[in-house]
Amino acid sequence: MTSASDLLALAVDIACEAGELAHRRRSEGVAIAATKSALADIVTEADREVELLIRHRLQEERPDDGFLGEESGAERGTSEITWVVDPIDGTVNYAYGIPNYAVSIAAVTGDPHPATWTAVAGVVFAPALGELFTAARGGGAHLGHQVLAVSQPHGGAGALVATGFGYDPETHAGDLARLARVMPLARDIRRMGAASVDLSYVAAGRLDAYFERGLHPWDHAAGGLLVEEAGGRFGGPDGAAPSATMTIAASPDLFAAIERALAGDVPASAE
Ligand code: LIP
Repeated sequence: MTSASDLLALAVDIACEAGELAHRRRSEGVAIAATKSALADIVTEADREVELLIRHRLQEERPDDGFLGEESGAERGTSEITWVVDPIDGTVNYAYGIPNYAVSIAAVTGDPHPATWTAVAGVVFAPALGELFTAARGGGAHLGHQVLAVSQPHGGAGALVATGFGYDPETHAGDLARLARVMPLARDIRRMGAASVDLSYVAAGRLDAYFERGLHPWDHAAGGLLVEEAGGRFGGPDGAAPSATMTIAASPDLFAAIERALAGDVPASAE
């Protein structure tokens, strides 16, 4: 099989080209193409154009690989690699002109489902911020040439925790109730609107933790590898895979504390 570092090199090359296209289209003005699961769940023409670029580049370079993309769906390959792609993660930020959005590309082996795949290479490229986060399994996580590591406890001040809310207003009460259960652990929260960037920030120690209900596989495939390669724990509660039910990322101890809080075990205090 192709090495993780070679897969990462291809993912970086494609993500940079895709990110530059997304950034250029943003500067030209963004058109909403459609809504999906809810009125707030939008897709722009740029989302579709950027995913097509990524899909075509991958088809040219690795025609036997599988593909799973947010906008154009899934196609099984004959190799052991599937590419999991969110062309513009943080689409609402992108539409509003908020720079916190990213191209997220991951290469996974195994059956292409978060419960069964192994991510081997991942890139999160935030073109408006000029930041390229990368990870190859066993090779560590990097921001450019900087080696990344998840944060360690801050001695009682509490954790800086990011989360998100679904597009469906019916889900907001439950999301807020879960946030209320985690707040005793937190010094503050951040809601920045792009899961792949939130996960990259956990890997970089810019956030102590991130959790969110309702994520799709393409939201977390690359960012989850970054967290693991930076020494963090990534997944769902009780040893489950990350899923729409819940996705958590943090240092191992803080992950366990958040897991307990989400389960309703009232946290003793902020760590
Ligand atoms: C987004 C995620 C974000 C979540 C949003 C949405 P999209 O992905 O990155 O964390 O809160 O609801 O799912 O739709 O911009 O690719």
